[in-house]
Amino acid sequence: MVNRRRLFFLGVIGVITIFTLTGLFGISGFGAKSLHAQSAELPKETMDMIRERGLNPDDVTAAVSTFMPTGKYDDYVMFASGGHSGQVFAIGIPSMRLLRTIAAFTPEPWQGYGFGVKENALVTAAKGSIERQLTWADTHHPALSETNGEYDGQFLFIGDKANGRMCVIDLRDFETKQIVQNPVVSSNHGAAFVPPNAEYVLEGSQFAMPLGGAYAPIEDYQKTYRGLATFWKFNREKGRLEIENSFGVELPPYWQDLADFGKAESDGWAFINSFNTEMATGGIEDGNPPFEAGTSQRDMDYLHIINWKQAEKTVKEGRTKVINGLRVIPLDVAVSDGILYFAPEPKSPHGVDVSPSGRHLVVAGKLDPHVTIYDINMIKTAIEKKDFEGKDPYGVPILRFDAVKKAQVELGLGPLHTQFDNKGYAYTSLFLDSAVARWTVGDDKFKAPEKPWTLVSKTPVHYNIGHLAAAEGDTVNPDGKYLVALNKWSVDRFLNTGPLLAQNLQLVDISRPGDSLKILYDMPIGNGEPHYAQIIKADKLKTWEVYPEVGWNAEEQKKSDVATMEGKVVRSPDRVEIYMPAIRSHFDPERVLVTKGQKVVFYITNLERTLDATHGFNIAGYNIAASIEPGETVTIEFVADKEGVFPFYCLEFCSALHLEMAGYLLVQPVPVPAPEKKG
Ligand code: RUQ
Ligand code: CUA
Repeated sequence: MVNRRRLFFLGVIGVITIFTLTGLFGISGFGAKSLHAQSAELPKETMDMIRERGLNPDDVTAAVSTFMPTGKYDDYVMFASGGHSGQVFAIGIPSMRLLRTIAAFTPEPWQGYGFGVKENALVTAAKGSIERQLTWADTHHPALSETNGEYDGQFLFIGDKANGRMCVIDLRDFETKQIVQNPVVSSNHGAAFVPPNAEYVLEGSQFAMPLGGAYAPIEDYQKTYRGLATFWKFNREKGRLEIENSFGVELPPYWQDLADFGKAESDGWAFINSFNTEMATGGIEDGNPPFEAGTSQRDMDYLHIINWKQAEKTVKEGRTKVINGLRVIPLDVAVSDGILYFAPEPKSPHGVDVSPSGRHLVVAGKLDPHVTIYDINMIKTAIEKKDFEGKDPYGVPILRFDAVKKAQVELGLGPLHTQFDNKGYAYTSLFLDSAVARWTVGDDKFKAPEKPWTLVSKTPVHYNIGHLAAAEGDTVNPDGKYLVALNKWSVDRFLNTGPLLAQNLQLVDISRPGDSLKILYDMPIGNGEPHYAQIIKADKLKTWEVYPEVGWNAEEQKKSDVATMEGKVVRSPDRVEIYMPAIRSHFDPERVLVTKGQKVVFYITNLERTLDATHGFNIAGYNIAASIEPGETVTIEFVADKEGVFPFYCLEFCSALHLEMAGYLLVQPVPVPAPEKKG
């Protein structure tokens, strides 16, 4: 009986597989012919393999839908934050292969980022609370640049929660071009988010503090501590955030949490959640309630609703105070100019996510089994009619909950974040349930078959899901094919690697309606904790294969003025400049003689125009490592403070004679002056 069932089962697998395979290969002549020519059976050895490995039909479907034959490319790229690795991961979907780590806030040796080379972005000396050079970060929320509400594939922004910084990555070369330090606050969480044309990048602080970074006793919390929403002006032409054109909006000392920009119907508005409207200040050691209890006393916190178009006008008209070089709209001005409103939101809210039409905002309360949906039109009407239920202690008007609440949907335990598709569904992560809830959005743009505002299904994920990311999920036109669950714990999913375990990114197929979500892939990521991710169609990325011209300055994205086709050394008494081309398989010059104490500057140009012909460079004992991509010119500057003989060599196995791509830096002692003759 068992055997017969097993046989039947394997038969089913065979048919399923053949279906999927013919589907996959149906268009390619060769594959189609060879497969169609066969009977509806897989080769015996394939069937044996499936049997031996104990795979069930779902496994086989999952394998077939994620496998990438050699030389075939993924359909999507997911940019995932790297958590406290401080970096960004680029991951192919559906294969879930890590394509590249992008060095953002942390030095990264393979890319030669921060080891004597490309350090400019890392050196972010800002006035304010943090004035030292930092070499790590806690990256949470990446944001792709947008044009008309669609990802445009040009730039990626990501916030450093731990230190209140923002990073700009150019997607032509996947390299960090700028890091800015917020000069007024030293943390963020509501970062990074962009409006439909990425005119700004939003950085919402988390921990209230005295603005500007001065000390103030925590007993004066309510009087002197504040939150801040910083709108960093993005200059797309230059690919830079410009502090002189940016501004902040002062906020009450609640802990502001995640944010989102309005789009389409809600364009012109920004939204930030908050918790700790109790203004708890901790102090468990003094008998105060711990933060975890102190911050969750009240039933309602406040959704911050910011009219950023009005804020722009207020800034233009000069009703700001300047703190460490940033123009800040004071709280009372934000209220009197109609920039800031609150809406009550239940029970320790976390994510706020705007639907593709822009009409609906979904707020998930960590301690509430519901998500609450607000309608931007109801918000606008309530503001117009001054339909307030009161003011907070700082005078901010609070909209009447029932006047702005469109619906509540009960989903399960620990709802956090929400994403959308093109079928009228929303997906909410349920941290405590370890599940993804699919539910219907009562939106006109996309309509699900089920009735609006209902839970459709709950799919278990492994385990403790934080964020989730849908393909093109934050745009006005989500794709609705894939969703990735970013799970905090992997527990028993992978081989043990000691007490520190990888996170588990699970790929979920969301392509069919109804109760049909399927887990396709478990990807362990053993390199930092991805929080949020965004997934872009791969063909939107117009990434360079080699730098546009030989002698390219990648930091400035223009031809370098120290590029060189020929090796030469220029000497002055205290400075030696080496103009050094690199091409398979040599540097020129190969012997560089300097004197101890001299400033040494290498300008190395990779002359290659061949895809993937990268050369590396390092100098023993000097902590210098560079990666020089085809066409690139890099500058390496240091003081030869140690005498001796220091080999340098190429770090990439670039050719058969890669080992010979080397040379010597010879640092001779300072010549001892001849003894004076005594007379
Ligand atoms: S949030 S803890 Cu994105 Cu859920 Cu940072
Ligand atoms: Cu160039 Cu190895």
